[in-house]
Amino acid sequence: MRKDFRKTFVLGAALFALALTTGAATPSLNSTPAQTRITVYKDPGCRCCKNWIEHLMKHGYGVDAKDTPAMAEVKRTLGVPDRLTSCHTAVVNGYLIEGHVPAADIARLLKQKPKVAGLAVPGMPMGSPGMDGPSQQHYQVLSFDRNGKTKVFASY
Ligand SMILES: [Cu+2]
Repeated sequence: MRKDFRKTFVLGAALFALALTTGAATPSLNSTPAQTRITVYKDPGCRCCKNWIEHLMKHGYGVDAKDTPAMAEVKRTLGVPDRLTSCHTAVVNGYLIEGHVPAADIARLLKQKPKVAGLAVPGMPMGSPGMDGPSQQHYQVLSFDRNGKTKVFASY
């Protein structure tokens, strides 16, 4: 009887430890097992950056938000071309995501895995995810390479 209890306890402890380690990778029970994590660098005072992060989370991404007042430096270090800059800069599976890029385009990027450095929505067009407002601007999602060469990835 005592021995059985011990066995159960040891097994329980092992399962608990396992739950802890897997829990770190899947923070929510609603998330898919292969949840994609995206690191987002943003200024702490940026509201539209927070709105974009909410948009990503709604689409199932796990977000690691990093606040920094030195966004220009982050963009330079990561290699975002000057003329493509926006507010936040994100990194997912080795790709750069600059600005208010829709989650659907990030999903397509990760699925198709093109040989590009990342995607950008330069500036902050109204109507892009996280820039919701009364007016809807037309905007393009551009893919770019390390030399800053761009291609239209999507148009809205
Ligand atoms: Cu913004």
